[in-house]
Amino acid sequence: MNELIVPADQRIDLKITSRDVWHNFGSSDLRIKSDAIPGETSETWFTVSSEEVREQGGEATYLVECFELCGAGHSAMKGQITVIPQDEWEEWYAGTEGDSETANSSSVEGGPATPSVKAPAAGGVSA
Ligand SMILES: [Cu+2]
Repeated sequence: MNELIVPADQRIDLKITSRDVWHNFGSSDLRIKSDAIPGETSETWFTVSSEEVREQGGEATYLVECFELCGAGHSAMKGQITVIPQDEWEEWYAGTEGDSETANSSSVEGGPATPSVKAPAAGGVSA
């Protein structure tokens, strides 16, 4: 897992799946929690308001982690969701063009023991 950067005031849809074993992806701060199961896709979403982002100093960060004991790498399965103001995000996103991996999907993917989180969002943030 790594960092997922998304805009404030937007509904962020996450599609969650796993490439190996069962995991449970979630963030207590954002009150989201979703099974990550190989061969299946579960969906969850969240929205962070720009007020919240302002309160956290212009950049709101939330810890994401695995809630299902999945194996030896379990305790290391942590990542972060960073929420920034819409205009800053657009600027950041424009800067990622050409980098196909970042531009096409905000995917949070890691080693073999990490669930992959695909946010169709990087391109397709649905309002
Ligand atoms: Cu785990």
